[in-house]
Amino acid sequence: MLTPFAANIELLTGSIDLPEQRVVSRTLDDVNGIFETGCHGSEVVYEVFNLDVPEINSELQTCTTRLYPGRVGDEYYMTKGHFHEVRNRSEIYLTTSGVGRLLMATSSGETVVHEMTPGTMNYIPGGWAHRSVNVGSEPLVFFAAYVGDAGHDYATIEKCGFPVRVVAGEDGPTVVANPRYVADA
Ligand code: PAN
Ligand code: ZN
Repeated sequence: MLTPFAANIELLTGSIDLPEQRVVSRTLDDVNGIFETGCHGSEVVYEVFNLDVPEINSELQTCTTRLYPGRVGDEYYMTKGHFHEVRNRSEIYLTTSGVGRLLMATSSGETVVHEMTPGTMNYIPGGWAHRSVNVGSEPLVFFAAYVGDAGHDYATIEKCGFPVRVVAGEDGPTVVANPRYVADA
């Protein structure tokens, strides 16, 4: 049985005050291939601060994500995006700073895009791939909690892409179809 724990999360940055966190950092090199245009370099696009618990479905994994502002071509910085390896595992996000879009898609290509602003709680049901996009000029910061044994399947998104992209249009962030998307047959 786990011992109860508490953490203090800095809402503007996503920093967590516990030493036993696992930090994942993704650079432009790491995310090359997710944008229409290639991207290279050691600039950090986003960081995830994870408080790991046993990977079982009776526990909840929690983490914060700090997604920096920036663009590759006309696309905003975004996360790699994934399905949960155990497809029916759900997740909630709570945005604490910045402005973004949450792209969600099923394996057949049904797509839902929701806004992320401070205070927004996004519910991601099982079966929906998810990717966050920072459409603002400050870091997009959000807290996430998901079923302990969910796991992450990145390969399907790497192969199929997402049905939509978010690009900087004349009137601001615009959701457009991704012609290179293929449904996961
Ligand atoms: C989030 C994401 C995090 C980074 O914690 O893992 O925002 O995105 P990628 O995992 O797509 O690189 C989550 O959805 N966890 O399940
Ligand atoms: Zn997830």
